[in-house]
Amino acid sequence: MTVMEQRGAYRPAPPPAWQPRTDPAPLLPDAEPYRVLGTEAATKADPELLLRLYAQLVRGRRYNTQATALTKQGRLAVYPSSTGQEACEIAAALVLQDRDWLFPSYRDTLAVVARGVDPVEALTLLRGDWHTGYDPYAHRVAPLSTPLATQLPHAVGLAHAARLKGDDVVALAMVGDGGTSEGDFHEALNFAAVWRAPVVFLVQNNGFAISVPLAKQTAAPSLAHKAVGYGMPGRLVDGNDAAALHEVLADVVRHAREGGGPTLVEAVTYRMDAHTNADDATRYRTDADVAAWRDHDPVLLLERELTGRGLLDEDAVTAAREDAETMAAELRDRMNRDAETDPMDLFAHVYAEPTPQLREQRALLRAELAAEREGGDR
Ligand SMILES: Cc1ncc(C[n+]2csc(CCOP(=O)(O)OP(=O)(O)O)c2C)c(N)n1
Ligand SMILES: [Mg+2]
Repeated sequence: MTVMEQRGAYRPAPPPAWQPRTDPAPLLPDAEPYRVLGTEAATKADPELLLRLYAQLVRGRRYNTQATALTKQGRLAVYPSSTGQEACEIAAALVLQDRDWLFPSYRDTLAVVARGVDPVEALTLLRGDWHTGYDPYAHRVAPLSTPLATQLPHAVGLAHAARLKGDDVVALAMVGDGGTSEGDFHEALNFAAVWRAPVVFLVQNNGFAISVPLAKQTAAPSLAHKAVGYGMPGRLVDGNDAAALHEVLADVVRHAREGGGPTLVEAVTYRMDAHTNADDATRYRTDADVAAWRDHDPVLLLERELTGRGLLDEDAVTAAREDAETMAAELRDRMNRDAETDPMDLFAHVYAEPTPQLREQRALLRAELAAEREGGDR
């Protein structure tokens, strides 16, 4: 018998008892980003919550402009502004309980401040003064993570450990569209889904990873679709709609808390400013690209909704802006004071047992500082 004849005779049976391990249909994201503001759903939203979100958005916007100004005055080394993304930042902080944990990336200072961290301490790392600057345990906020996506496995580990210990804790981890291409993103999502860990992954898709547009980042239908491959639900939300974000994030946090496992939320937003003060965005995008998003500004969307419903008048807008101005003035004043740093701290917390080289360098620096002090006395 020839090989072809053998093949013809071979009638393989299907794999024994194959079936999908979970039904993928309920995991799929909506076809369009979920919206509340300007829709029928907005009439059902709690006015008090909308006003609270508005006040925080106005403060957040002002914090961004103030921090950016501080980089120009040489008071802050670098600032990755979240202008245009304030709704994601504020909603992420407001949906968490005190006992929960937030795992931010470098872009998420606003979420950190909205969670209660001191506004100046939140900038310590970006000022280059010290490591994290705030006590992560005080408000249950992990350090701002500069290496992309490394905060994600940390969040999963913490959430999984909390569940093993019987602690009622949810971890919310924030990451950018570019961060979804990292191995840590894959590993975190896979572990979270297999363990059904109480984690929420909030992907802020702001269109760019520095100069790399989303089209060059991924061929996935959406970033929310990535969730399905790991066996967790993906939700797609308008990332400039504070009410929609609050509703969806509160829902998936509740789901995680009740033992339902992790969710990936993709918030579709836009980075209005350059990547940081060290980036020139005109090299890779036009003013027209940015202008298209101005009418979909998160502060404007909420302001329109509240004004339209008679929940916000001119006096209330002025009051919110004045409050933000006071916060900015205080931030400016405090950031204009020189930080008290000890150069010897360079060697602290590097190794439990310093290496001989570090000991030698430490001795050299100590001697140099002592000589400088003596010189100064003369
Ligand atoms: C592991 C790692 N690789 C590269 C970088 C350099 N880097 C800093 S920000 C950035 C772009 C990230 O884009 P995205 O995740 O979309 O976040 P966004 O800045 O837009 O908020 C890159 C590549 C880094 N910080 N960490
Ligand atoms: Mg991005």
